[in-house]
Amino acid sequence: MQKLSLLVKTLVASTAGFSVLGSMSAAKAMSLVPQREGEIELTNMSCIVDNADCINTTSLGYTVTSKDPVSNDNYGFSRLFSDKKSTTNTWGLEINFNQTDEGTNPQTDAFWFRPVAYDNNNNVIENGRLEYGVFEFNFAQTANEVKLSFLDVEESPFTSILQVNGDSNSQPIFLPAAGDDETQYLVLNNVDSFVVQLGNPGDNSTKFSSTGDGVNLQVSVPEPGTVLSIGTLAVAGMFGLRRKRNNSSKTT
Ligand SMILES: [Ca+2]
Ligand SMILES: [Ca+2]
Ligand SMILES: [Ca+2]
Repeated sequence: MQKLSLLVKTLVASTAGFSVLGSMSAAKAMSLVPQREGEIELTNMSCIVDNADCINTTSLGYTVTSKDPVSNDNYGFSRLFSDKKSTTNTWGLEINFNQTDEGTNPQTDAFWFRPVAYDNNNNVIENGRLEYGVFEFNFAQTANEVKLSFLDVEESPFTSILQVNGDSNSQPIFLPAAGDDETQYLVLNNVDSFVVQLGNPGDNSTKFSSTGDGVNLQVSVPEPGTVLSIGTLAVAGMFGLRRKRNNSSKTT
């Protein structure tokens, strides 16, 4: 619980500026979003796209499971894509990503996780352009530090971390509302898994009753090389301290 209150503080800092990046700033971040467009292969659903466009994330050290959004009876299991803004995409028979989305547009040409909402009859909403869904990310090894970037949270309290490391007692961490297409950051430590809700559908929205509040996500970790060098420095520092102590004990 102590850890969670720390996380909330981090989150509040994120709205004020970049201070949230404090612990990550020394380390170069490595994106865990596949660096190509396609559908993320989920553990509990098969891809609707061709095999060549179905992206298995196991080699990136994590898997993704779609979760039934229990807080909204009108929606079923969402799918997840890796998408960049500058290209139009047609996935399956129903999903059309435009160069300019009705509401959620990353400013950079980077790859983002992009959820696609489905109703209970397995039909996509808004031709696949309602970025809403609940997903569980599971890491093969505990991640010391995971940085989440949320794009375009304009309504609160909906987009959130619902659970960390399977702790059913944890309280959701809600992201505050920010401006159109703004990015907010959240850092989680010692992560085996987390459940994230992205976006809020229109029938639950007071602000965007027709389109809902669509949200995209990036997940990154410090580059392994960076962690190693910091670790090496820390060890060197410890040895330096010991040597000094040894020296001082010899001279006295
Ligand atoms: Ca695209
Ligand atoms: Ca928007
Ligand atoms: Ca949208």
